[in-house]
Amino acid sequence: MKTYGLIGYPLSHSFSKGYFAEKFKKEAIADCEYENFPIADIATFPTLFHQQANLQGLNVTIPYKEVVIPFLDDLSDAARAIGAVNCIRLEEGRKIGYNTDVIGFTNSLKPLLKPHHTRALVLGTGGAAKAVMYALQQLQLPYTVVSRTASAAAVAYTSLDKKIIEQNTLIINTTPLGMYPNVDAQPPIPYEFIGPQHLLYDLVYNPPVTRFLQLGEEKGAAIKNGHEMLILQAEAAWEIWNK
Ligand code: SKM
Repeated sequence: MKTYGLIGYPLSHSFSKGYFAEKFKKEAIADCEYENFPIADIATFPTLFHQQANLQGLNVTIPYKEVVIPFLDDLSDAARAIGAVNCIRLEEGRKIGYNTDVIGFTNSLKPLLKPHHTRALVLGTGGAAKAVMYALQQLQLPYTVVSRTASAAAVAYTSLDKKIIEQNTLIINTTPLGMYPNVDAQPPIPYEFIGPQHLLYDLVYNPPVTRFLQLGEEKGAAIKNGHEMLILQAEAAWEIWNK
């Protein structure tokens, strides 16, 4: 039996295990399993490889996409440029980090882009945000990062005003705000300035319509959740594990 799985904490919201179980069944892949490994402290990551002798590959989710890097032996060029890993391939005991979030995000966003989507706000600064920023750079879409506190790299939520919201017609939530089980939360942006010209993209897929998307939809914005991105990044990971 070949073991694959997901590390992160907590993992109660994740669809990955169910997705791969369904895939293995549909494609009659009998020698593979996909497990959740909810590790509460990344320092325990190396012990996973002693406990799971048949481990072939891992996905990495919140909050470990950046802090897992020092535990890896090598990185793909994209993972190195992004500074975050959501896929690990084991090659003769060596752990190689990849980023398939960038593939999932780019390929799910591209068909939705309209000529008026010329500037983006990226909400959040974590590992998922880094993949989104890299994707936007490749799409040559200028963006501004929004964080709880202002820094050289980000503006604060409190400085978002009518002008900034109207200029940035693409708004991407990379934070876990609104993710199961904390479904009543939403990023603190001034929703009153959102309109039909906006596209709100939430990397969260559980629930399918977060408060962020719901508030945008009420203002006439187009909305997109993270479900297609999840599937595209999972399929890209599967290709990496089996190359
Ligand atoms: O990057 C992905 C990760 O591979 C799996 C996942 C999930 O199961 O919710 C979400 C994203 O972080």
